[in-house]
Amino acid sequence: MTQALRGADIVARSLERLGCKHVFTLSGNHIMSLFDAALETKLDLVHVRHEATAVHMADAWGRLTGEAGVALVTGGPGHANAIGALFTALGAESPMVLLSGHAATWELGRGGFQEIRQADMAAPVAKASWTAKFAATLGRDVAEAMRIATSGRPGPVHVSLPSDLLEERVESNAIVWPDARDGSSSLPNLTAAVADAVLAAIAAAARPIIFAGPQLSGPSGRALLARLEAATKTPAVVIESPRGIADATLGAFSDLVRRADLIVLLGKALDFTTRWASGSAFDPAVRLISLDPEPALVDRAARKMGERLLVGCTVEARKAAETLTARAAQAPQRDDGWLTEARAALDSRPDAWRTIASSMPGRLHPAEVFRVLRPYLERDDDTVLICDGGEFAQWGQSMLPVRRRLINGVAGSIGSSLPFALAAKLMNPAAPVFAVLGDGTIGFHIAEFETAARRGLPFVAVLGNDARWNAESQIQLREYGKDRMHGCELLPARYDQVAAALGGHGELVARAADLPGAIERALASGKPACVNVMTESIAAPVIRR
Ligand SMILES: Cc1ncc(C[n+]2csc(CCOP(=O)(O)OP(=O)(O)O)c2C)c(N)n1
Ligand SMILES: [Mg+2]
Repeated sequence: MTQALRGADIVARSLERLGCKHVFTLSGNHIMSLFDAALETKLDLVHVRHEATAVHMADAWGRLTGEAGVALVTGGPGHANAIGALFTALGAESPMVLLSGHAATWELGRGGFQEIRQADMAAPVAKASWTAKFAATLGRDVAEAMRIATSGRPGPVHVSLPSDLLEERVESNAIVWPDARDGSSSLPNLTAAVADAVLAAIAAAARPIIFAGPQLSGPSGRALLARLEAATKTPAVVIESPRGIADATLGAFSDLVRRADLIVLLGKALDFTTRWASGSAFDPAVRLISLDPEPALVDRAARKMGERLLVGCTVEARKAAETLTARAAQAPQRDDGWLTEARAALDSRPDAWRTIASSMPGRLHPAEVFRVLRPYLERDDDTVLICDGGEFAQWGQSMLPVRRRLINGVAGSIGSSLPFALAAKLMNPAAPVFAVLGDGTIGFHIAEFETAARRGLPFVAVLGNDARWNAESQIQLREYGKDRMHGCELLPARYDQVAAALGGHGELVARAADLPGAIERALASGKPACVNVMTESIAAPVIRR
């Protein structure tokens, strides 16, 4: 006699075998068997207030750890609510898996409860998307999803789990269990010859720059890039913002880019963020190297650049960076003049930012906020910074240190910061977590203060409250004129009181002198805190030298 397990048990135990610890979820009829099955495992179900939160948390987990984060939502509307957040993970090249409950297979085409073509819905915002077919192989579905999510260009993967498969009992000798190795990638590495050709091109260039993709924006990716930069004496920069080369994080980067004679795309798509390496932002003679996990993106670079593409190679970015770093010692050496100059440009900020202040009584200039916040971020190397939203967050991105940082990324989607903060705190409870966001942005997931309070996940949200969706307001001002600004105003609402009502801590700040005390009290509260700072509506910074 063998013992039978439910499909739900197979999924839960497979997740455990594959190293998953937390499942970010929101309950629903189609997945209650999975909640039940989780009781027989060590899986921690972190349940939240909106399905998009579950996805954002899995996304943050993926970016910070490099392991696939796992979100679990119910079918139909739960799945539909999760979809928007997948777009953020896709843009950020974040490894994560969305498991969605799904109408039973026997209901399909017969008007089943919450029946909708879920795999089709998720397909455009996922690396892969399918509906599981058999109960016995559900574990293999999960392992395959994790493998795809973490290999090549990382990204979100979706699998729908029909409720009848989750409830079906399978004899244990018929179950196909995944192996931990099922999760690993198999893309080839750079050959020594190609690596040396890349290094020779870098050595021969006068002003080379390495553009890395968002997949290298996590803590280990940044550390790897720092080693690659030191070994090749070539500035290595992550292009992870929808503002691309004009990201305020990167100081006067645009001025450097215009002078570059070689750009090495390291897992970075030749896309709008790189302005396709053409136009007035680039030297018309600039040459390119494309090292990318996707053959289609290497081809795109080849078609666009023609003869000016020196090397194009399908390879995993992380492995390529390691190989280049290791072989650089034997390669011809550059002097470090260009790197020194480049770093100075990347670090440059206008002197005026040291003293600039708002002239409006009861309002702070964003620079006043971040001058005060900066030392708090520098106190602990493990601190996680999250920047989300429009103009206020852009000031934060340009004035705060970039070590462990999550931004909403290439997708340009606002609203993920509170879920990101929860995931970051869960990952390392000892690390301080700060989220910088706008008053429009906080509305998307403000209910997660309740989740954070319930789960004991303290963080400090520093909210720039200018009572408007300023990023869009600024477009109206610029493009259509002062008299045509409408549809973007908000109330100067007491988001601090909302946080307190949901079990967190709230602070209201209207004078710069009160900000340090408010941050101290927020940290000391040991609760998820909202420091609601009344700010002036200022356009995002543009840094030029
Ligand atoms: C999901 C999503 N919806 C809308 C937008 C467009 N958008 C970008 S920034 C922004 C304004 C953000 O307002 P707020 O959070 O108050 O920041 P502020 O610009 O005022 O500092 C909007 C609406 C977007 N990027 N993503
Ligand atoms: Mg605002």
